[in-house]
Amino acid sequence: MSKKKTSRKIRVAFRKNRAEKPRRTDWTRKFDEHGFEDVTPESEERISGKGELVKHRTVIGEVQNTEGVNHPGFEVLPDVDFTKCQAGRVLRVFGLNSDVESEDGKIYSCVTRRILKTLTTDQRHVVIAGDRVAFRVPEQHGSNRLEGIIERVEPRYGTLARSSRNRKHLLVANVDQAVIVTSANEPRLKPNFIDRVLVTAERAEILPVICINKIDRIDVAELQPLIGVYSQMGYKVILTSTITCFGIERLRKQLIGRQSVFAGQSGVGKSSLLNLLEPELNLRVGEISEENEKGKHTTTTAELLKLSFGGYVVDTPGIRQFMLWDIIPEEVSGFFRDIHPFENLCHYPNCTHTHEDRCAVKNGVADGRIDLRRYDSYLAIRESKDE
Ligand SMILES: Nc1nc2c(ncn2[C@@H]2O[C@H](COP(=O)(O)OP(=O)(O)OP(=O)(O)O)[C@@H](O)[C@H]2O)c(=O)[nH]1
Ligand SMILES: [Mg+2]
Ligand SMILES: [Zn+2]
Repeated sequence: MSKKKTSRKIRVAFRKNRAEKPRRTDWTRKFDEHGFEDVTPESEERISGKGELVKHRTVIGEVQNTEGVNHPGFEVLPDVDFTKCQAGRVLRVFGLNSDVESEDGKIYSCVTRRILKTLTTDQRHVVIAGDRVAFRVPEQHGSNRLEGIIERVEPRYGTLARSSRNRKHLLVANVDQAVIVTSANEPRLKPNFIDRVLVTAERAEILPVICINKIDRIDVAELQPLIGVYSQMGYKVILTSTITCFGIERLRKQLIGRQSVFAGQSGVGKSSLLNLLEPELNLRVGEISEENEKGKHTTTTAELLKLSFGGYVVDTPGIRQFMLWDIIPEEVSGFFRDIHPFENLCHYPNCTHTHEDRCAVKNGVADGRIDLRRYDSYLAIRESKDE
């Protein structure tokens, strides 16, 4: 068994957030942890010593350690009564409302319990697509709509973010798998793109799978060296064609039971592949999608699409989300499965494998144990250059 759950009463103070937009300051991090015997009723308002209007609530839950965690979430996981709540998955978020799918496949339009705003480490993204939640269905007043209230958001893994003006925007949570789609030709194969997404996926602890589409356009033998490099590192490579249907069943099997994201540049055939797997999706093909050459894009929210054969695909606002966010150059080599094992053998402990002598990585490249193209990708990502 994993570590024991310890629930306790947690006193949470927060400024009234109806009047003004809450800013993320230290007070959201600091809450009293000692047990209070006076459980105040919810929503009690007080004037604090500084004359600010402050609310106090006592939440019963588990304190989470979110320090240094890759996946921003909640500092407190409130206890919920599962006789009144059910488990759900957030399919999409529109403003303050979320569509939540219950375990029996019904979709509820949910609002979020306001206290969750205080408990999150990121006030902008209280609930995001892909979140697993506990929600409660209040008594219905004659309406036929299925409605609910999100009471708790489960700890996240596999979060994807997009950066915009140097701020991180969480897009989706609990992604199990990243299908990196490239095309064998038209547009030409871009191995450096694969490498960038691999680093991003490794960093987010998401399983990457490489899909090379449009293999009807080439002689597959040409791809063998490249497939060899990735297979040797333990990555699964799936070759597909939406024209001949080669590889489609293999891809389908790979999607079953997982929450996957398709990452690939425009025109490689992501929508075509998904339409073939799930004709009901009826995605537009062959059009310049929301993300065009000039980097304009209209959609900014992610959405989960349900696959009838089991599993979900994240419909994304474009590949932009896969751009590495705030990665520091020293971190990059750790996410290169082929380069990392050599690092310990470098003479200098903080070797960057760029200009140093007695560098085991460079020696590995020189004698062919590390693929030169992969090493070039490493250098480009280190310098944060697009290919
Ligand atoms: N020859 C060939 N063409 C394909 C294949 N798959 C897709 N195409 C064509 O490639 C073009 C782009 O396909 P899409 O599915 O729209 O590509 P996408 O990755 O969704 O592109 P964006 O939505 O712009 O990101 C279309 O004209 C498809 O018909 C394939 O396996 N072989
Ligand atoms: Mg598309
Ligand atoms: Zn080195």
